[in-house]
Amino acid sequence: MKNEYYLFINLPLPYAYDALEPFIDEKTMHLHHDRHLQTYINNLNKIMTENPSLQKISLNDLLINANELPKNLRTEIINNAGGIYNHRFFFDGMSPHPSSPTGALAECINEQFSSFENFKNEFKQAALSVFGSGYAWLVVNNGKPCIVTFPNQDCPLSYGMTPIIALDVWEHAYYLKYYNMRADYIDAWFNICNWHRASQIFAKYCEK
Ligand code: MN3
Repeated sequence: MKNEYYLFINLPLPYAYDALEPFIDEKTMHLHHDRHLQTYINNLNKIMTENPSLQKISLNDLLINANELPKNLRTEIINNAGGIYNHRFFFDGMSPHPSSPTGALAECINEQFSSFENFKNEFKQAALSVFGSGYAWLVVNNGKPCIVTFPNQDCPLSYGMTPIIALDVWEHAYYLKYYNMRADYIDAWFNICNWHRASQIFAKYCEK
């Protein structure tokens, strides 16, 4: 990942703002990337400017070792570092080019969830079950792929998990186009989920 250290910047999307149409609209992508993500970046930069001893810690390490952060700053850092990591992971995890899991990831999904279709059903149910704001994730936990959800900007890295796929189900991710119909947004998102990248991340994890 680029820009792992302070000073954090808002990296451009790996595709055009309108590239995910009709599944995710251009206006939502502008607001989501340019305003929501930017706010987390501004907030974390401010905290780190005021606390220079934190500046040598990478974004990932802030989240992996969240328990070691100063108590008075911990929640604020988890929220904002998580907001940056999770959004980058979510945006990078989409693509206008259709794809499916390949290689080891495809095998493990079939083994763990019986079939890719069944995985998608379970993932959708998990994403629907997030009460309020949060994300559904496909992660590797203890060597196995599994579906988890976390509220707000909590990050799987803080729980020793390796993220493979992220789905942002905060209302700002879909409300302009889908209103309160989260299920429709989830169905649409499956069309643009970047399984090519997910398969690469999983393959890299398996090499370790
Ligand atoms: Mn979001």
